[in-house]
Amino acid sequence: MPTERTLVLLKPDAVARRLAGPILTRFEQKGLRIAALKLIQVTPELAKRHYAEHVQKPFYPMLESFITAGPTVALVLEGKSAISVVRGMMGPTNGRDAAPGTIRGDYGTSRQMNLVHGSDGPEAAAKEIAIYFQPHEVVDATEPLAPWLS
Ligand code: RTP
Ligand code: MG
Repeated sequence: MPTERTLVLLKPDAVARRLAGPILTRFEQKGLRIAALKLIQVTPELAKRHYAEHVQKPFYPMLESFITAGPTVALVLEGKSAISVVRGMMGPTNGRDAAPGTIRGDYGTSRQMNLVHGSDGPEAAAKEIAIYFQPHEVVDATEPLAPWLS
């Protein structure tokens, strides 16, 4: 079981609905470690880099309008099989198809306003982490701070 890093976005609908905290809590409770975290405004240019594979598709203009509509939380999560673990916790793209217990299944019924993004493979994770974070912004694991825990 390899330790992996994955790029996660809490999309504008999650931030606007005050669900960033609850969703982040779910990832932390699962045991994933936050390796990087920031609040950003996605620009049209950034959206086109992130969704390069979708830019030519008919739904892209709506996707860009949505992802640039308000602040987004970008983070890197780290853990064993983190890429597939996060994808499983998200559920399928459309909230209507997502089972209860998944993030999309618990919080939405939309295909577009689906709250969360997670990289879909190791290649995408490496590419997406580099889009959102400079190397020094991704923090390596440190030992627990014993004095604060005792
Ligand atoms: P994401 O990339 O945002 O994490 O979502 P995903 O992997 O579950 O879905 P993906 O196929 O990569 O699609 C990216 C986003 O495009 C929108 N979409 N609309 N109208 C359509 O047919 C359609 N298909 C995809 C969704 O908002 C999806 O999150
Ligand atoms: Mg995707």
